[in-house]
Amino acid sequence: MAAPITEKTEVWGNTVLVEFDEGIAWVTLNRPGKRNAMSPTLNDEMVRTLDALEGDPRCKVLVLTGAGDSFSAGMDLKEYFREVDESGDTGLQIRVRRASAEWQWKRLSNWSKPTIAMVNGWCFGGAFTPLVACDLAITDEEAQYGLSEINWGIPPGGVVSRALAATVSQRDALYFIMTGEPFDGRRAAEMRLVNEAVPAARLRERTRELALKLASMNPVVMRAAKVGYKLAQEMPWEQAEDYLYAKLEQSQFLDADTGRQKGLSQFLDEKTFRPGLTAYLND
Ligand code: ACO
Ligand code: V55
Repeated sequence: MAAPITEKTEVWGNTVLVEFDEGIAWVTLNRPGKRNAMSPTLNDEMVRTLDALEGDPRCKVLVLTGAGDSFSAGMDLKEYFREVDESGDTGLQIRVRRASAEWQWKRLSNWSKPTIAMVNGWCFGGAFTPLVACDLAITDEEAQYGLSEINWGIPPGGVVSRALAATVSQRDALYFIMTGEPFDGRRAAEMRLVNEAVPAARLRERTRELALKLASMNPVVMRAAKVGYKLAQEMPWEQAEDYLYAKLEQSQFLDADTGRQKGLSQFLDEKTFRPGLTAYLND
């Protein structure tokens, strides 16, 4: 196992590191010797990590990244595929697939707090699932991505192709699914698989800046806004309208800070706050 990244880094299980920093939980996939390939053990530990952080007040925003020079080399070809195939145990196969989907997609895409993927290196195959499940993504310009499945004699599995359909165009998705060619972080940003590509030296600083901004927002409204967006996307318009109004009213009801009344009062009565102008000045 690699040494913790700093003296504040906590070792959570054998394959996951967590560091708390001003409301940010930096979660590091930690199998650098295997380029952070996702093994059954790592998947089980990430399910537990996400559950623990969901209720942890030290975590207001989660950053997912990888130890060493890799985000994740995808599913572990030995432990997740070969060993499970060869076990001949269908119960085991169902269990390891479930744990994989459970954190990479189900828990992460519905997470109650903001999530950012910080892609610091290799990002292949199955790693596209947690990448897309995170709300936002920042990449090193030089990071290398690839839908390499076709080179292994398998089509992309899990929800990898579904995750691509939610982010990039059909032309880009099919080109990279069908050729298996790698591409870099700049191209990932150009096709909108990630929000931004920055030089390696600025990756952590830029991610931290964005994470602190999200951590400073009203958490009740943040949750309603992000979960509302994701779920409404799949709905017919009538249902989406009713559901989003329900989210709006829910956040008004749950928000102990009464942010809505305060915001309205600052604009209408005190005339101390103009959100449009603030956003403009901050950019
Ligand atoms: N599964 C299992 N082990 C892996 C994986 C993986 N996906 N990726 C890397 N490793 C292991 C290697 O077997 C090697 O192990 P060893 O030291 O015990 O022999 C170790 O990680 C280091 O790998 P290298 O290839 O030596 O590292 P390098 O830095 O040269 O290359 C790279 C890194 C490009 C990521 C390369 O390892 C690679 O191509 N990996 C496979 C990536 C891939 O196609 N993943 C998708 C799988 S399909 C899917 O996810 C559904
Ligand atoms: C992949 C991913 C999976 C899986 C099978 O293509 C294949 C990658 C994330 O889970 O179960």
